[in-house]
Amino acid sequence: MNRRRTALLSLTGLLATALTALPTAPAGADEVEQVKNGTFDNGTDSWWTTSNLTAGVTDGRLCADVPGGTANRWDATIGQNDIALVAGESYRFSFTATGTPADHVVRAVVGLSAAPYDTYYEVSPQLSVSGNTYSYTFTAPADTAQGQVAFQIGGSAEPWRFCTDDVSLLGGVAPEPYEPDTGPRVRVNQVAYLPSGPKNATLVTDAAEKLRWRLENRDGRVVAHGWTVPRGTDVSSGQNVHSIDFGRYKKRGEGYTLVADGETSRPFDIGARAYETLLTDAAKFYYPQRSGLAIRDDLRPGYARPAGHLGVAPNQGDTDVPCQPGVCDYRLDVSGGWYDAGDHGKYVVNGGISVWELLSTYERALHARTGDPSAFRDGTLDIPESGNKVPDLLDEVRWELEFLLKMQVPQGEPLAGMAHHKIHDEAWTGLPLLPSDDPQKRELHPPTTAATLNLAAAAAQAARLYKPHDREFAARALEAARTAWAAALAHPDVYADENDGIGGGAYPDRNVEDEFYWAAAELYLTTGERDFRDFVLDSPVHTADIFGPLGFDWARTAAAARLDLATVPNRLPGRDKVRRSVVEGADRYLATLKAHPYGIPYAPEDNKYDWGSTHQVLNNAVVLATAYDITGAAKYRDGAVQTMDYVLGRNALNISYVTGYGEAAAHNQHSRWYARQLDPALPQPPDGSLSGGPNSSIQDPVAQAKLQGCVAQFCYIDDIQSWSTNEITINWNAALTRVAAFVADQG
Ligand code: 9MR
Repeated sequence: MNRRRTALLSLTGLLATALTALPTAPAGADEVEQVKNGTFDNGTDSWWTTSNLTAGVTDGRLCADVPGGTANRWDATIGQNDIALVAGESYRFSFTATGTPADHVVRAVVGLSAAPYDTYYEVSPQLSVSGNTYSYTFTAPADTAQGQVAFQIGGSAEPWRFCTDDVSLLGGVAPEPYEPDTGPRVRVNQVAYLPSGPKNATLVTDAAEKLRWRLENRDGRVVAHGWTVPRGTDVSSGQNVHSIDFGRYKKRGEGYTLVADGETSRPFDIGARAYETLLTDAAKFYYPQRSGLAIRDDLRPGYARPAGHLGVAPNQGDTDVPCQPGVCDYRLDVSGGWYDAGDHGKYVVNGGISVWELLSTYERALHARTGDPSAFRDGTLDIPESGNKVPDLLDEVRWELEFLLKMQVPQGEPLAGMAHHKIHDEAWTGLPLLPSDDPQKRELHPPTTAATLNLAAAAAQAARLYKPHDREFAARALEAARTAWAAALAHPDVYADENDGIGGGAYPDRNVEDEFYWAAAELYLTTGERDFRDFVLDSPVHTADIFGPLGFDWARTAAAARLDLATVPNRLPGRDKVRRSVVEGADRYLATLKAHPYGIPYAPEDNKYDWGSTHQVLNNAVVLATAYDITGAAKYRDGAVQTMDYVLGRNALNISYVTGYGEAAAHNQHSRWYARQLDPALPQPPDGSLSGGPNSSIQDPVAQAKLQGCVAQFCYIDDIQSWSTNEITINWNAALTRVAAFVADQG
């Protein structure tokens, strides 16, 4: 875009309010506020708007109704002129803003209000309904007395409402350039390679020609050596890289390093034990995510906390929760379950897929050639139920299942048998905040078809897996699944509102064909009944190519059905084809992995890493692992095993995305109670917590401030406020649990 076309001066003739000089106190010794009336305590004084905006101060904020149908962002603008800027001086530009409905963009600019109308700094955050604080630092390139701060909010086809407050341009602040510390240029799995498994590394280098590498043991003795393979520019990082294959070395040991191009990698082991621990830790993630239960210090030293949301003040409790106004006139006890992530919300959609992936981890152990159900036996997870003779993983998952069942609309009410989409706070809360300290009102959100089918699928799967341990519960689960299935058939297109994102995530999904397929498949696998079988066979999803680059996720659930139909014993006609489709999907992921210099089965379209990319990488590895279970072909096993290298450090940032695993690991994930970065009295996330990882869309203000222009793998920051790149969730840890279990079985 031509800079001049963003000119602002022409707009100043449309000033709605005259400029008034108001004294503003400096914020710190050398820090001087340049914006007048940025808090709007004096109405709209000092601010102007284009005449097409209806703007005014509402609840202490400046709000504007933006008309639809303008072409350019600057066609609707709010601004302040006559701001003095000093060349070479660093400024912090900050403001809060909301947009209704969500996802509209504000182009916030600091520039010249006179010819040549230069833009000195600009950002374009996507706004949410609940709002955020945005804060950026930049250095002014020139002296001027005619600077300007402006919010350009035009260019939308639809009308929307913009509000802002606390607009500040603070001079004299220290500049804060962000350079991630990526450590040595030899990138390895910082935890462990399996003795008989693949062993690969990536070297970041300017060299075009092959280089020597050597593997050193703990004593510094060279135990293997060879040549790197130049791979050119890696798209996912923009780096020139070589790959290193040291798979011929198989001797167990600790503290190995790989040396190449004058750089020594972080240390790693060759051995299998780490994966048994990782599996346990990944599955232990869930107990301290439990809602409605005090977390015991004897079971999780350092992680004890009071029960959340049982109605003990200041909590309002999940034991007697009303609907959002106008949604229903009953109240439900929806206590229990797991908190979804770093927030205190509980969502049936994400709960369902998480339950599936954990139960499937257990179910695989029952059926796969390398499966080992004893890995999940009673006593493995240190939970309150340990000692009850039921496999601990089943006990843990039941905590969530009981919650899912409570979310079902009672008989006699409208939409009976469907499931409420979610329950969470009425408004977003800040960090840190223990679950037991959350004072917000809790509300049930409308039932949806997607939630109903998640419940049907998860409960149907549960019915077959819990039967040997608790017949009564298995029967209750199957009954609930059948009821939900019937309700979904009766209401096949009730969708979550994508703008329902205040106080909790929206989890919207307008394509539920895959959820129907998944629920029918689980009901068929559990009951063998003809109706469910026919639904599966008639579903267009059954024969569709469902193994895309982003893999499966909470919104794309077809793979859950396909993988289970392929591996859980059943008599589905054409089952060979089902199994073949999984192997074909795996072939594609394997080709992606082989072409990738960092060795991952993940190459999203346009190089756009998705929210929660680490778990998408892992879910693609699940397809590879399943292809191994089906065929016994080592290449699929090796592909799945190798994927773990990326998650544990063989990546552009040289970081392990799993807390407690590897010398440099994520540990500041976004969470209201594992908030050590904000309050040293609180713990960091427990060992075995997976971070969401690189997300090209960087939706949060911290990522937007630090990572503008990032290339895929670099769109990540281990900061607690970076909720779009660095959160923890129940579905992501389920993927980690599943792949860790597979890798542990290969040891
Ligand atoms: O994981 C979800 C991601 O796929 C979506 O794009 C995003 C926006 O809807 O929401 C993510 O889920 C968040 C949820 O809405 C609220 N709890 C935290 C989840 C992880 O960030």
